[in-house]
Amino acid sequence: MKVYRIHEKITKYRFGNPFPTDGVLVKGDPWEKEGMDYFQVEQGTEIRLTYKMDSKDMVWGLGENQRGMNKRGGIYVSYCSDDPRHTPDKKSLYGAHNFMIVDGRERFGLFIDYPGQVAFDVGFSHTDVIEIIIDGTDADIYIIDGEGLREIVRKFFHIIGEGYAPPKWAFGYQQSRWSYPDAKTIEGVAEAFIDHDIPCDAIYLDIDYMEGFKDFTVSEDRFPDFPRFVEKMREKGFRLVPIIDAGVKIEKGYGVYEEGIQGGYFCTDGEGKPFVAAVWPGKVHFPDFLNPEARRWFGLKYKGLIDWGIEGFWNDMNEPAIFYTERGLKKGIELAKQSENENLDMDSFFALKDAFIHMSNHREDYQSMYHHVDGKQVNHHEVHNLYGYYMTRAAAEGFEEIAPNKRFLLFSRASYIGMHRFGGIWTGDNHSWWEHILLNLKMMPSLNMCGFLYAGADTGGFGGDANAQLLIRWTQFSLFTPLFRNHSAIGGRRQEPFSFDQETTEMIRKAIQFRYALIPYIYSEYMKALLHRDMYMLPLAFAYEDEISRRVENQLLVGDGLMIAPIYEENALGRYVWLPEDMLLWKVDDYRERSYEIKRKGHLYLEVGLHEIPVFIRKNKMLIFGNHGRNTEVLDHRELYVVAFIEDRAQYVYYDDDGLTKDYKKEKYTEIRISIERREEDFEIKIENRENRQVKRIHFEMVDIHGNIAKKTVVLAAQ
Ligand code: MIG
Repeated sequence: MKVYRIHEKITKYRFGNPFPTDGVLVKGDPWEKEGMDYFQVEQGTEIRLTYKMDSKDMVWGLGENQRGMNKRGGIYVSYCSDDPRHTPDKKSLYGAHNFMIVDGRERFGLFIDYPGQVAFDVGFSHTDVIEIIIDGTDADIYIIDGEGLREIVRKFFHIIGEGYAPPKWAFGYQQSRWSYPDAKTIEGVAEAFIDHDIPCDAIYLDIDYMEGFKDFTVSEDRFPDFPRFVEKMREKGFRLVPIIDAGVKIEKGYGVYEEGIQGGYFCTDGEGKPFVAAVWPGKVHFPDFLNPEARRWFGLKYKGLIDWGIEGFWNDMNEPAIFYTERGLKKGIELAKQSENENLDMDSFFALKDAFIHMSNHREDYQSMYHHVDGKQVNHHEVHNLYGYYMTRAAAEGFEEIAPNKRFLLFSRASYIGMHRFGGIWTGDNHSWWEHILLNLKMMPSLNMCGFLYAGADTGGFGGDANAQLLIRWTQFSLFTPLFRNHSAIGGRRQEPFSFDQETTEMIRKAIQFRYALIPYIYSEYMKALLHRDMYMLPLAFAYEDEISRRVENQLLVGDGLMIAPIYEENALGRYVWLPEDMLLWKVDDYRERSYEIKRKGHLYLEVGLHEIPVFIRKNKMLIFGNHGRNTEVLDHRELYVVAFIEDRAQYVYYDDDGLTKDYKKEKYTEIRISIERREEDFEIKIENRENRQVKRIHFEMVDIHGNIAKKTVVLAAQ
């Protein structure tokens, strides 16, 4: 083991000769140090770390996973998996996010930089032991010391690098379904949004837009004159976001396939021939995204669609998902043949059944696939968790070359720590289950801790059938998540906002309009979090240290000023809320009609009608918002509104930028610093205004701790 000092409070322990993942950007200096802090280490054919917990210790992080924000009590296995049923017993989903914080007697962060399988047993086998098993002998382990939870996360963000900024339109509402298969259907969806007066920025193209599921093709039958269609949709105010799958169809004459073969850009099997698997297009090869040349080649393939006017993509099936391979199929068929006319004992029967049930995403297949990096052959299984990350990196690096200063929407299904620099994630194939609203809520801060700020779930649920109420409640939560997209599976019930009765449409319209009104706040908080290496959605424990707040699993902090307490139970017309301090409650129905109530510190039973969205403004904080529009481009921010809840003083920095370019990196952005101070009879407002060309006037509504309200309008100095 070699030890490196990365930073005053960050230590790297290097075992063997790890595969470079580019998860962490800082190398650090060799350091003389005996042994590893906190953990007991055992090394054999694997690396085993153990930590003894106190009875009250909590564990945060691990990104995209089941169970609570506090991970204690479960086993989590990092091995990117295409699993369309997210039941509570599942140990692996699509991401591999090996960062956690132990919080109790001692407080520290841990990141295991190992691209193969890592298992975290967090007090499952032994209630007071964390046992981590790294499935190999070469890994970098980072330990981050710090006082506060948020401070530890920030330190971690400093070593994994600045996150990805999507264009501002990606903060609008987005509508998807598997599939809107042709131009006519998409136009119909767009018209319905316009007719129902529901704001929307993007409509998604799922796999059926392609010709035979071939990446970077568009079906001419279903989309005659695609570029013109993209343009026409833009004129109506909608962007189209096509899916790209990892597997490249094997088909003579298909350019991407031919180039991939010629360039040697595909992963191989043990004999050096391109590895073959079957996914949607039938037989495919997988691009070797770990090989820089292959990565560049694939990344530049996005140019075709970009030249046709596309500005956003979602990368799917990049665990990579495998439906079957010849190996698995053969095994199954042989077993079936052997079983024919046999009087099967139960072991043989189940072996036969399992051969088919477990044919997809099989370890043996991953173990027989290879990458080629720096002249070396690398077994896929050992670097499995990098595949989706590197596919998304390929796209992002391609965009950088194609249009260096433009921001694209990009998110991925599979991911690894570090991918947040290139794109966001969506949480894959959830279901129209109430439990999955709560899972979505719990996952958001865990994803944030791992760098993934641009994230969201399929609102309304992907699999299964949503009812009206579920969609309403889910939308009322999702409107706070940066990626706000309704998506559903083929064969399931339609769940666009207007797919139910009129009252439902009305409630969802109001929720989406509220989202658009909140964009000044959401965008400002998102971008500040990126630039300051901070989180956007947080557990209460990250701001309040009391024992109750530390255990709250069904409320969240959103940005600097808000706490939310969504409804996630069917037929509920209220819920219990924990208030760690006095807060100002705004039950939002139509956001243009405002009324506030002060809620005192303590437990509260809150009534929440189906049409209501409870928003709590924290003490000495403010919420800034504007008016909605039919999409982000027409938002008019000349007039903004601030609601503030002030005991003595509050400060807020409103951030804005062009939302389209990377100029914000050159400090080209608006910053309006607002401070409000409670004076004897009055509130005093101060505004510092930098590079602001849009906001002309801010209307303030200020409530003090006794419920006194004052309203004022401030005209901003011309810039
Ligand atoms: O095997 O493209 O998670 O969002 O709609 C399913 C079809 C493949 C899985 C994605 C889902 C998408 C679907 N895809």
